Amino acid sequence: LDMRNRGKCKFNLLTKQIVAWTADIAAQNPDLVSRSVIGETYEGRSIYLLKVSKAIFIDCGFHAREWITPAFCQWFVKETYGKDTVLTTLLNSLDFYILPVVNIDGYVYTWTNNRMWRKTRSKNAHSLCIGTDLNRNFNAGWSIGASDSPCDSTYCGSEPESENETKALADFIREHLSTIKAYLTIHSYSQMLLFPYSYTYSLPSNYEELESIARAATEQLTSLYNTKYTYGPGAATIYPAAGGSDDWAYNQGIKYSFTFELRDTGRYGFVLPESQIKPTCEETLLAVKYIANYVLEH
Ligand code: ING
Ligand code: ZN
Repeated sequence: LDMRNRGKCKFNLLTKQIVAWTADIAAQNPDLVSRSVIGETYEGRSIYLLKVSKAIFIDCGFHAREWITPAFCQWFVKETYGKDTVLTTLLNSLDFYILPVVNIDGYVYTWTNNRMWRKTRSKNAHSLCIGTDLNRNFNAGWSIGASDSPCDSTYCGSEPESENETKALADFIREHLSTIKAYLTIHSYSQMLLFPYSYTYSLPSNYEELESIARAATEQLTSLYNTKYTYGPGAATIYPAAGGSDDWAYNQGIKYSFTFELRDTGRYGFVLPESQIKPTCEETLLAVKYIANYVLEH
């Protein structure tokens, strides 16, 4: 730096002060900034590296028959990276974790046996009925408002995280809690953007913020093809249900936690015509982009 500019700019610090600053900023933002030493200079100074991390986690295919949702996760990764400049900027500044199909066994089963299957394909003790509802299997207000009968399509499982798929997802999120700032889980159908809580009518602490994000995100979505969305806390907006992944993620400390219910409102339901796949992905992307950008700036 030019010596004449010394002291004119708050970033114009001596290396000693910069070292102290890296320590401070990492200590003040333990979730976001981590500091490590990658080596030493010839004159014996430590070379500090800062890693700034903010990540967004998106999953699709929780429920086997909600076929539009794995399509969206694939669209998000394959059709948009590098083609969309706003998204490329987001992808360069945020980490995205994309889980294209959570309920893989169930999804296979909808292709081979029963198009309307929802649950996993695991065996249940003392029952001939198969499967657990993954979105009732998380440890969130557990078993209130979900079914404890293995034959029901909303069976909550024998205990929270009884399913391999729940456990795998929950373990991953727990291990990456310091960086994951937003959790988005994609379902269908209903055309809704939901946020906590679903297991209780109580409102989350940042309710107003979530409400305004949901309003703006759905406005973006609607702007493309005029698809109408409603939004709000799950319990009041769709129905009360315990054990959902968005409530669980929120209670882990992920303050931006949303469930999308993609097209349509029931005319075709889970069997959304092929002609609607592309427009659904395009419009949903606008809402996801809005949320990602919000998270980047907050
Ligand atoms: N809807 C979700 C379900 O699992 C939901 C709604 C969201 C419930 C969040 C609980 C928590 O029933 C669909 N279509 O699966
Ligand atoms: Zn679902």
